[in-house]
Amino acid sequence: MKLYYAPGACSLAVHIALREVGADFALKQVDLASHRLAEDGSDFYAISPRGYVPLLELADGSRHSEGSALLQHVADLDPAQALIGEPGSARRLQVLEWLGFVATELHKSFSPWLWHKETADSTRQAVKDKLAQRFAELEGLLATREHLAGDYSVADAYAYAIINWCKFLGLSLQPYPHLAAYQARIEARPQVQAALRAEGLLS
Ligand SMILES: N[C@@H](CCC(=O)N[C@@H](CS)C(=O)NCC(=O)O)C(=O)O
Repeated sequence: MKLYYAPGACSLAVHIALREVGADFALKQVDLASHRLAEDGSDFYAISPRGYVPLLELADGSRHSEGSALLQHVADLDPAQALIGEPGSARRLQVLEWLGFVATELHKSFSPWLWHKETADSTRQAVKDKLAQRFAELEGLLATREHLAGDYSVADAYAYAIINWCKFLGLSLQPYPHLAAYQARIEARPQVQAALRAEGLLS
């Protein structure tokens, strides 16, 4: 398999999941400013017309996008890791709910709005207010549990990768001590450390 990624982008979640299940994969870095591959400058749009990461190329050469779908697929590669529940189980429904929450309530609030210089201040403030609401909910929840859906799951990898953007955007997690502790807990996982190191985010 090949994972097309950008350091610290949402693709980090899929990268973490691939390591957690012990998958055999290669990393292909994409420069998202130019939409070119870091290794040879070739056009990423020629590989993926949508131009975004994560993009996962399977052994049969087929290419797939959408982080939440890729996380489900990767988790299913090794059911023994229990990164997602059995189809039809309560655990799976909970993990899928959280994947949907992270994708639509967190990921797509941060991105593109808080990453683009052109975003109007009023929009930026509205997005920050919405994220504060979501973070407050997570703060309450994480006061009583270690992970989003019982044991560690791919939803935690996804939440970690997205909430980690606070560091780069100057958003403080100080008002949310349980959420900050959760981020530190996920970050301390060996495969998360390995993924961060491989992406050049940790020395
Ligand atoms: N719908 C996609 C969105 C992925 C996405 O937003 N990727 C960002 C990085 S976090 C990206 O590659 N942006 C560059 C671009 O859209 O040109 C998903 O859920 O995986």
